Formats: sequence, C-alpha cells, structure tokens
Amino acid sequence: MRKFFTTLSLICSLFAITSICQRPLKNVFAGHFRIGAALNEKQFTGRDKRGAGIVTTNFNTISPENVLKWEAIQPVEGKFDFSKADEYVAFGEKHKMFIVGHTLVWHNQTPKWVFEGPDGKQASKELLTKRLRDHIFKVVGRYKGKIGAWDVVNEAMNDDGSYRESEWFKILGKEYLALAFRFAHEADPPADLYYNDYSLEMAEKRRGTIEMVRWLLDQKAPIGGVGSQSHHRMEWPAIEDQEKTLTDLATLGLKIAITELDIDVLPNPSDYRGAEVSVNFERRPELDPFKKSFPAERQSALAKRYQDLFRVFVKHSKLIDRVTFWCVTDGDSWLNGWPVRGRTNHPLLWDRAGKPKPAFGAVVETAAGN
Ligand code: 9MR
Repeated sequence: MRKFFTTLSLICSLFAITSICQRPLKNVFAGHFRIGAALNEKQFTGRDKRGAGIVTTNFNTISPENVLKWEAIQPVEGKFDFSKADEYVAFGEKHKMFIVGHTLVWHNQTPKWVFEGPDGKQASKELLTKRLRDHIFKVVGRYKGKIGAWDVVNEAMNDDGSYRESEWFKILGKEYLALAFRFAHEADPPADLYYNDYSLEMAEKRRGTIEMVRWLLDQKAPIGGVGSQSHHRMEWPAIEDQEKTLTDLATLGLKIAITELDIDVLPNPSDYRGAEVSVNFERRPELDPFKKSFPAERQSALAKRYQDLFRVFVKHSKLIDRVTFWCVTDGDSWLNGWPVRGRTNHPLLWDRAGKPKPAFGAVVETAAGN
C-alpha cells in the first residue's frame, strides 16, 4: 500500500512539473507584462533549433544581444552592414513579437573612428553630432514601424550617480543624451525611446539617473521609458531595493522595463556590483565551483531568488512594460565569461541541455500571485 502511495505521489509530482513546464511564459504572464529574452545569432537564424523553439514558445518580445550595436552595424564610417540585424527583425516579425532595438549610443562596442577627426585627433563637436545623427537616422529609419522600442542611450551613468566620462560625454557633454533621443524620435516618432542602465538598485546610481532623466524631460527630449537591466546576484540586490527601484523610477511617469535580467550564481571575485564589461579577474578553481553540476540545493536557492524577484514584478506589474532575460539557456549567457573568463554559470531558467530548471516553475507560480 505504502509503495502504491509513494509511486502515486511520484507520478503526481512528475505530472505537476511537466504541466508547469508546458505552460509558456508568455501565456502565464499575459495579464501582467510582456516577457522576453535577448537572442544571439544562432537563435534567430534557426541554427540553434532548440533555443529558437524555447524562444518562440515562451516569449513575446525579443532583444538583440549584439547585432544592433554600433560596431556590428557601422564598423567603418559610411559602411553599414544590416545583414544580421535584418534577420533578427525578420524573426521577430515572423513570430509576431514585440521587437526591441539595443543599442544606439554606448561607450562599449563602438569603433574608435567614431570619436576621431580626419587628423586622427579627437573629433569636433560638429563632426560627432553629425555621425550620431547619421547613424541613428539610418538604423532607426530602416526599422521604422518594426522595432517598437529602442535603448537609445546605454549606461551613461557611473555607480555614484555622476555622468560617465565616455568619449560621448567628453566631446559633447551631457547634451549628447538629449540629441540622441531627438534624432531617434525624428527617425521614428511612435517608437518607445528608453534610457537603459545597470545597478539602478544602488541608491546613488538611481538618484543620479533619475536626476538625469528629469533633466532630459526639462529639455523636452522625447524619452519614453527607463530600462533597468537587472543583472543580479544571489545575494544582491535586497528585495526591498528591487521594489524601491521600481517605485522610485515610477515617479518619473515613464514606462519601465526590466531589460537584461539574470542571476549570477558564482562566487564574486570582488565586491564589484555593476555590469561594466571591461571589468575582469583572473580565473581560480574556487571561483568556478559548479563546473560539473549545479547541486539540487543551489537549484532550489536560485528558484527561490527568482520567485522573490517575480513576486515584486507581479505586485508592480502595472508599472512594468516588459521583463526580458539576458539570453535563453545557461550555456548562452555572457556570465560564463564575465567577470572571470571560462567559468560555468547557471543564471537563467533553462539549463545547458535546454531543460527548464526548478527556477522556471517557481517563476510560473508567481503569475497567479503565489
Ligand atoms: O551579452 C553581450 C555580450 O555577448 C557582449 O560580449 C558584451 C560586450 O560588450 O555585451 C553583452 O551585453 C551587454 C549589454 O549590451 C549591455 N548591458 C550589459 C550586457 C552584458 O555585458
């Protein structure tokens, strides 16, 4: 008899897991917000069939991990290469998804020539403004009516809330932000235009960012939203800070999107909390503890962490336009290479074999208010 009940309960729990896993995220969160992922080339070209399948089943919005960045689109002045970006947009259109453009203005993945004059010295204000305008017009114009939201400016602020001294800032001052939003709006007036940054859960950075956005609004710059990247860790940020980030950003009266969600489960080699890609530390075995497997107890902890975050997102779903994961399966994640190269991270909802993890089920459950 006991054996019968054990078998029955095993069957029931297997059935429960299977049925949770058969619930596509986009259906589950339909009443709350759009749900999406950043795609790499293999996914939107269909070379990674399994990844593409996860995406089309679960997501109704997509972001391009790299193909719309300046170095990919205009590596050489005046020579535009839209081949990959076109495929990305075609994938989104085919599957009737809300397509996001990432990103027009950034300090990373922007070729050196952009900031250089004909004499090899620093470009003049006029020249850089012209390049900014030409690039934005060409890219936003090409996908007019197709890309619904743009990350117009990415990561313009330092963690202490001051302006990042990027080449953009050094040559044009903070005015470059207002210019970028104006050019993007001229190129496609109905598109949602976002400012996008990481670590907005840090009070100082959030304060500085909100101040900067208020300045943009004072300038009548056509900003429509703020993207909070949300590259999280197991122990950071505190859930209260996640919630405060949403409610503070909401005071701006703009759209809010969670644009790059993931949870780093590996030991942090320093107390650095940002997502600046140039930060790098040496690899040591103790920094890579889950190379062979990710233990059940860690799976549960990750599931709980995702559940806590999604409870906040669901509670404030009226404020949130979309929640987008940065990549699809664990194997795709940039966190396998940052801030230490060559580690094995487990930050997402699907494992390396494309199987939904316990975190998937935990996220699904939050949609019903659990
Ligand atoms: O995921 C992207 C990775 O493939 C690139 O090598 C990296 C290079 O800059 O950029 C990653 O995406 C970043 C995004 O564009 C902006 N926010 C931080 C993301 C993770 O670094």
